[in-house]
Amino acid sequence: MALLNILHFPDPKLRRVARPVTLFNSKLKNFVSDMFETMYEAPGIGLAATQVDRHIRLLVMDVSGERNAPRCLINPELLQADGEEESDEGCLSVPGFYESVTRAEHIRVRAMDEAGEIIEFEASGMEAACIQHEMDHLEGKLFVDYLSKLKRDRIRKKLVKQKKQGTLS
Ligand code: GNR
Ligand code: NI
Repeated sequence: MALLNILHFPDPKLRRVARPVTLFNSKLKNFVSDMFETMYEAPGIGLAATQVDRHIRLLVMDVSGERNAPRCLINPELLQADGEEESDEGCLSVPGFYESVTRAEHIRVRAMDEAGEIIEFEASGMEAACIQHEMDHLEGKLFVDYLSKLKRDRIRKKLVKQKKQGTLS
């Protein structure tokens, strides 16, 4: 088990498009364990492989208050997306900033689990927002991309300054 280093906006590595997972072996399972450990320690409700500089289509999440409902989605696809819902989002790669983002309210998802088995399920509310946020990471997209350029640039400048001063969490 190991804690993985999380990249911060505006690191260009966060813009890479992740490639599908093809090999379901013990090395992948170990990586998934490290992803969960990193997400719970952060703490966050989700984490995409992109955020730890692994550019494969894999994300972990746990939207339960009790932190006892781990879920790993590999090669996830949205089969359906309906409605709109606005909610405040944060991101472990954009620490300290929370802004309102509009996402699909209900989604139907197809993905694989750690064993390579296909899973299909529906999600709404916070869970749906989290899945869409993580799937964006796999495309090199961040929640700040939905904000105005003015807001995004302010966030970028503050994070660059904090990194320089060594005061970034
Ligand atoms: O911990 C997180 N909280 C969160 C809140 C609202 C919408 C999305 C998220 S995901 C975020 C963790 C993270 O950065 N995942 O990529
Ligand atoms: Ni994020």
